[in-house]
Amino acid sequence: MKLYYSPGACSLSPHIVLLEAGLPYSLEKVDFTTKKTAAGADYLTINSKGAVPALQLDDGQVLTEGPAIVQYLADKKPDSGLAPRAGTVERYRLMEMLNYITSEVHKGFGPLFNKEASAEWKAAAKTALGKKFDWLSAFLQGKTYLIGNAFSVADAYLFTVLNWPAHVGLDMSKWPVLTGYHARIAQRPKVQQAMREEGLLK
Ligand SMILES: N[C@@H](CCC(=O)N[C@@H](CS)C(=O)NCC(=O)O)C(=O)O
Repeated sequence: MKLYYSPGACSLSPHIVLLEAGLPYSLEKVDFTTKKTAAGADYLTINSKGAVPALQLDDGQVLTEGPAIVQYLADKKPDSGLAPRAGTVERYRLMEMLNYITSEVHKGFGPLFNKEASAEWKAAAKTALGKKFDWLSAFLQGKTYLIGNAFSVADAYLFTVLNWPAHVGLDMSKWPVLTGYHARIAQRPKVQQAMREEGLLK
């Protein structure tokens, strides 16, 4: 399998999952500006949506959308515990959380990364994200992980998006539960390996 990624983008989540699952993979970097891959291919011919992550399967198919990719990977290694078994209520709890992270948190950062967004729009985005962080903080209070008692693909995703406040001037001191959670997940050897492979850590 090959993961198309951009350093530190949401593609870090499936990258972490590949490592946590112990699956073999290769990486290819995508330049957002030129939409070219490191090998010089037109990325739009690989993923016509133009976004990362995209996962090229061994049969050549390309799977997109982070929440779908991480569940595909977890299901390749069911004993890894990275996702509850399909069909269980716990699995729907995982999907519920992945959907919240993708639609409410991940996409909430959009204006903060948008060079054309006005200061007012960015301020409103920070206020809206703060409400999501309030909810996540209350949810994670007294917990180590998002789902059950084990690291799951949802933790890989939330960790990835919680890397972003530092890049957009979003002060997280109001949410010590989230900063503590982020620091704990950052200690995981596979998380550190993924970050090293993306050039985010030495
Ligand atoms: N719905 C997609 C969104 C992916 C997404 O937002 N990717 C961003 C990086 S975090 C991206 O590729 N942005 C560059 C672009 O769209 O040109 C998913 O969940 O996988």
